[in-house]
Amino acid sequence: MRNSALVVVDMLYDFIDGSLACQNADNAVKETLKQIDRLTKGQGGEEHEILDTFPILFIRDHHPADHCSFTCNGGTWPVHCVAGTHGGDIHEHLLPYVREELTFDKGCDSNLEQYSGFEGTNSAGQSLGEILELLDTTDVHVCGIATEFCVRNTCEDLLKAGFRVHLLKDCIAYVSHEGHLKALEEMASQGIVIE
Ligand code: VGL
Ligand code: ZN
Repeated sequence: MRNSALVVVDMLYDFIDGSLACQNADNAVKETLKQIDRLTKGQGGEEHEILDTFPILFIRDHHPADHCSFTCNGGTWPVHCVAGTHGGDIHEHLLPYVREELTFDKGCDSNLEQYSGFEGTNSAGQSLGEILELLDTTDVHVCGIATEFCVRNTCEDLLKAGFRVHLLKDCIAYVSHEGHLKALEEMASQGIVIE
């Protein structure tokens, strides 16, 4: 018996239309909503209790204002996804699927860059891996932003932890198209299924 879950990485306003707006972001959100529709409907097309049959987990880049990754603090990125600001919020069209216990924040420590959703924790302090184990997950579908950074690091950590990883290639956005294609190639060679 295989159990699937969807992990949505950093579909946050700063990565969609804010300070770090990524290519294909609007489209990725639209396609993600279509996938959620598809994956949560049964063979006969009937609606299931979505969250019981197909858990959807959300990752949030969630930085303090003095985070080390910001250029003003010596890092390489513009200020983005500061906790409590609009830029750090999940896109409103995804909000109906968001549950607090299935939302994992990363990059919360000023001195630590964390690209991988695997390093995130929910409000109860539980990690993504811990929750996926509790849900008996075998197959993790991944979408989100950005391919070259947080999506890639999350996929690689999931693979290392023993999950089958399916990357939904129409549901991701990227910093550069070239970097996106290169990352997809490298992920595929590691055994991540690009679909
Ligand atoms: C990310 C740059 C900085 C990402 C997060 O979500 O890919 N990129 N912080
Ligand atoms: Zn960040």
